Amino acid sequence: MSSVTTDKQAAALDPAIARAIKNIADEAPEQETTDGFHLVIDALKLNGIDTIFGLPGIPITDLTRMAQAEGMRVISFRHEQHAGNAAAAAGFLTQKPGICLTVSAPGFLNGLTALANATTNCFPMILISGSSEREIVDLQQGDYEEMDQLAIAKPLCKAAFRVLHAQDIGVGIARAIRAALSGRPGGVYLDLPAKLFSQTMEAAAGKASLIKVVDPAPRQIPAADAVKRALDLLKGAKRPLILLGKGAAYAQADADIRALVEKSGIPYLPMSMAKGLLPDTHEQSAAAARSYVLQEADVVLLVGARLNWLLSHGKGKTWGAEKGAKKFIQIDIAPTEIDSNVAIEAPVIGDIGSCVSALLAGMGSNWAKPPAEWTGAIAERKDKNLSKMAQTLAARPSPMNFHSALAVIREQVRQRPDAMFVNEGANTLDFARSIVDMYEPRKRLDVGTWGIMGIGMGFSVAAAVVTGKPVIAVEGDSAFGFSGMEVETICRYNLPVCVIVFNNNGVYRGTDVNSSGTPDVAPTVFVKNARYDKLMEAFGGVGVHATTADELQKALAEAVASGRPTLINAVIDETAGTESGRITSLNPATAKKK
Ligand code: FYN
Ligand code: ADP
Repeated sequence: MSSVTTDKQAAALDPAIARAIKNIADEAPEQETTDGFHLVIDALKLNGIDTIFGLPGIPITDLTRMAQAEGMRVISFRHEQHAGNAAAAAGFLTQKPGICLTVSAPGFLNGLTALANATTNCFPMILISGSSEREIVDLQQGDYEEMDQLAIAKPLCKAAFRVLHAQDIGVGIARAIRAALSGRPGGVYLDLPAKLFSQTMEAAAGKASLIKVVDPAPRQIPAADAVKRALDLLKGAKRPLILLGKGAAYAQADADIRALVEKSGIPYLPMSMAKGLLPDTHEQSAAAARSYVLQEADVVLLVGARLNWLLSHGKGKTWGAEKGAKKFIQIDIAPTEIDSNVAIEAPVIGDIGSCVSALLAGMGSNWAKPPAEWTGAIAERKDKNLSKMAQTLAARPSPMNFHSALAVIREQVRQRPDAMFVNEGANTLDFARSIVDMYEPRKRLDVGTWGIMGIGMGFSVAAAVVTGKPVIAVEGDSAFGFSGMEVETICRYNLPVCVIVFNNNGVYRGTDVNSSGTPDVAPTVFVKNARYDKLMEAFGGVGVHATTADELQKALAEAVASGRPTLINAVIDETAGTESGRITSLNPATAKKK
């Protein structure tokens, strides 16, 4: 940006004075200046960040325009939570922090849920919010959208920073990138008060103030004795199991992880977002014998997976506690994760790529595969479950149930293993997780560690923008409602997203009745026979009302082939769902009834 203001002002003055000013200006070398807007953009670009997910408004509207003018991709949403979820998913897929840009107070708060969710999921993202003026906020004098955003964000993310001076923008963005990516990845908040954007400084000094972050996620090599301890434990195991989590997917150490599994011959279980690290059809996958392997394994190697609620905290019936304690090996970059729920005999601290390659190297060339009794027993259970599943999937009931609709989707994903797959809901999520096989790493995005609803359209937009691949989003009708308006965003950017809404008229099911005698419907039901497909049509996309598996199959194949924004309203038997899907035990009332 150059400062031409002296010429402009001169033109409005008396000609003689203007000439005099011009002569002075011509003699002085012209000063190139820059401002806060451009320093933010330049700092992001310098660090290889080329996309912003956000929602324009005061005070960041011009930032979105200028970023676009400077060659960045700016994807504008209808609600900040979905922009934030998109940024988080982009971070997970690319190992670069996804950027979400919001206005102050309400916009910031809307983005905050996504920031907290990203932190919980260990996805790197930066929420950048414009904010009101410090002087007014701190004295609580009632500014436009006044809020102490930094204080509110702090407990909900990995790190939070505020930049007050243009010359500190480079440092602020460098610190945010480093905090998001290094160690355990997570969400970072960056507070940029409105006044900062118009601050100017000399362009060369501005450029010199920016920082290109060197090695933002440094490798962390595990200690040799930790690797040996882990291998000794694994060697002595009679019924070993490898558990792959979404940390393993994030790490992009795909070839080594596959080599570890195959060289060791150890059966493995993928957590939902680790599906596809090895194809779900791999003979060592124990996914279809999940309960059995969790109960029976004697040594479990966790790779980027926490022993949280999704793994019953490593104890109790799920883990066959009555059969004696398990021994755990845990690979994680966060040392404080170790022993969080049960004792970990062999922690291996480091980045997954380095840890897995160290284990591989230590295994040598004559590693003994696990006893055939163990692998044979798993194969037997797996075969039983797989053939039971095959029978269920072959049925074509009318109306469709979860299985018959998912059978169609499973086949489409098999044909297009490169497609991205987004999934949320309760029954829709639980059935899809076991029915739809994944074949490639980082293709499945879902509700994650919190089991959060509302990620659907944000994740879908990110998946399409980042990968350019077709996206298949399988959504419960309730889950879709949280982010449904973003179908306009999908149409506006003409993204190759096919949303399939599993419409069973309600949360879990559509059959609940209000027994109180008041005129309202029950809290868990929606308008019956709603036409979600019309929503997509409203914005120029393709809407399809599918009442049979054949109609669903045809519409999905066309959507994937054409890449046109599509929403298929898949009519599912309204009696088909279970309360809370497969996590009924977490639902106080139903758990008590059981
Ligand atoms: C799995 N299974 C299969 C297959 N894959 N059978 C046949 N073929 C295939 N391909 C079997 C598997 O062995 C299990 O049977 C069963 O299917 C379920 O497998 P799943 O889905 O892997 O396991 P489970 O027990 O549901 O997993 C627990 C969980 C999971 C907590 C990790 O439920 C989960 O990720 N839940 C997230 C829920 C959530 O966030 N919901 C959003 C909020 S909804 P058995 O071995 O016989 O057990 C608000 O209401
Ligand atoms: P899942 O839900 O699939 O079980 P989690 O989110 O619980 O997975 O666990 C992911 C784990 O992976 C976290 O404990 C996180 O610290 C760890 N992690 C993330 N990235 C890396 C990495 N590059 N190297 C090592 N550990 C990682």
